[in-house]
Amino acid sequence: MAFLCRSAALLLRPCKTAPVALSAARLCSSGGQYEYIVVEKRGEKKNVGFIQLNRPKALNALCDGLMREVGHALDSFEADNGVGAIVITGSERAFAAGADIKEMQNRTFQECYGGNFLAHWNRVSTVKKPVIAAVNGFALGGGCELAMMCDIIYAGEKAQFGQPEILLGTIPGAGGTQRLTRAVGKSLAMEMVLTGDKIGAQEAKQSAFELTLAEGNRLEKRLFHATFATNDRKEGMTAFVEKRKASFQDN
Ligand code: DAK
Repeated sequence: MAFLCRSAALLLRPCKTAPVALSAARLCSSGGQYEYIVVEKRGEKKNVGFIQLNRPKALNALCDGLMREVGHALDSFEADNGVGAIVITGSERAFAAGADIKEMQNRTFQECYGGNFLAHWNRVSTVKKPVIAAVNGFALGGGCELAMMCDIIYAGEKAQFGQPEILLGTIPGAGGTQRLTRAVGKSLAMEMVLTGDKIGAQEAKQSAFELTLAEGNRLEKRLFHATFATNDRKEGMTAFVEKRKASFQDN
């Protein structure tokens, strides 16, 4: 399976500097324009594929268009023999604040389950070249999961990792319940997933362990889809969009 081709280690290394500031090179290899990301080749030998999430007003919320662009950029870097490694980063304020809640708010269970909603997110974890996440600011929900799909995470001092889906009436759906356990240990992972609390780079730096991911990820994705059959998931996302506290009814 594809994930077996990847390095097993997930490293969380606190670093003092903000990960990166980028010049704007927005052309994709096919000649088209990227709307949500900045892509370029960096380094003396131009052998580092560089992807910056660039949707600042929404704290780099990972809308469908953005994730499709990331997939396209990864495809082109993977096919480019001159590229040896890939970096994915965001801004000092946000790596990414999660999947786009406004896009998910009105989704139904039938749409999610039937259409295998968001399945294409998996692309990041199937890249055969090493992928490094340079994280500062919010790495929440799908943002935290995107970082954990990478082989190495370099975390700045302002990094905040969290899986706050419970506050939206749903659960992590892109590997959060599986990879977080391996990255920070079961106890802290359970606390984060059950409370939605965030942790900083220092706290995230723990020794990792490796178990089979595939089944856990498949089950998690289907349970995430299943939360779209509940009223609380709809209420949680609607409350976020309407900027009010959610009123959960446990149904
Ligand atoms: N989606 C959409 N918009 C978002 C957003 C998000 N996740 N996060 C922030 N924004 C928007 C806000 O709505 C606001 O927009 P305007 O009101 O200005 O139009 C703008 O970004 C600035 O946000 P705030 O005003 O809220 O800024 P604050 O500094 O006050 O708060 C915050 C920052 C990051 C603490 C807060 O924005 C926040 O709590 N954001 C939501 C974080 C969150 O709950 N993330 C998890 C989302 S669920 C799957 C793949 C992926 C997923 C699931 C399944 N499969 C493969 C099946 C992922 C799910 C998720 O990520």
